[in-house]
Amino acid sequence: MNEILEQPAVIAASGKLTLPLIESLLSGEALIIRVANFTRPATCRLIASGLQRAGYNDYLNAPTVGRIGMSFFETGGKQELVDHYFRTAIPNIEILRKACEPYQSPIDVFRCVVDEIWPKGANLQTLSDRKMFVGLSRNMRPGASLLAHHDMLARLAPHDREANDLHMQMAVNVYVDVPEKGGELLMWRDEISDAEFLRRRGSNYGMEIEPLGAPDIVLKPRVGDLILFNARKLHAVASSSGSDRLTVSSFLGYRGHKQPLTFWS
Ligand SMILES: O=C(O)CCC(=O)C(=O)O
Ligand SMILES: [Fe+2]
Repeated sequence: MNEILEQPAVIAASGKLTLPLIESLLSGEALIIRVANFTRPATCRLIASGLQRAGYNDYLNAPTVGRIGMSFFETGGKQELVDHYFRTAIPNIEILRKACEPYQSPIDVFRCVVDEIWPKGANLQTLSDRKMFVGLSRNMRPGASLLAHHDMLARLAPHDREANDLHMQMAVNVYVDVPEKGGELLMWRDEISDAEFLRRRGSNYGMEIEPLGAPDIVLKPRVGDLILFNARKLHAVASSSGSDRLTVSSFLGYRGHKQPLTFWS
């Protein structure tokens, strides 16, 4: 049973991702979908220690954010980094899978579930026949915030058809460890053009949170949550204190109901 929370446009469900939930995001009825207990919290704790043991390195272009794997965003579209990204894509999927052992990687499970519920199925995104990486794990350490941004594949691969025919890019995160204080997902309802975003962020990877005013949605994730949202909306992560905030993530691409959904990081 779905239950509408006090905050409009957040739809919460328990345990199970369903087709109607994805549809509510695609129609704009929901801005955020939260599936509680997608991964059991006890399992998350063990996966969290596996991820910490595997070890986090900082983003190339967001030095306060730790990650395992490489996001396509880090390439900034530069050929050398794009080549590195594709060379390491499948090995990085394997590193994440191994870090979760003996448990299943929550993003592997997510990929299966989406393939099972979406009529046209779902698969790993390719660009010019090269398979993309998926399953990036982020570590927001105490005191670090993720600046406000929107995510847009086309900016990074302007000449690739598969990056330019998306109707919607959704962001997907499973929350493996969540600090007691802070670490909320913040979202603003209004969209800005990518040109305006690039102008306002300047040389930074995102925009400062404070000057944007109060977010329209403030959502504190719980361990085990699967949260999906429209990544075209400006979003950010509030800083936290105490412990690390660990997620495993994917983007989910939609190109109409007659096309498969696609995954990448
Ligand atoms: O960690 C989060 O809650 C959201 C991170 C983010 O910006 C994304 O998944 O696109
Ligand atoms: Fe994002």
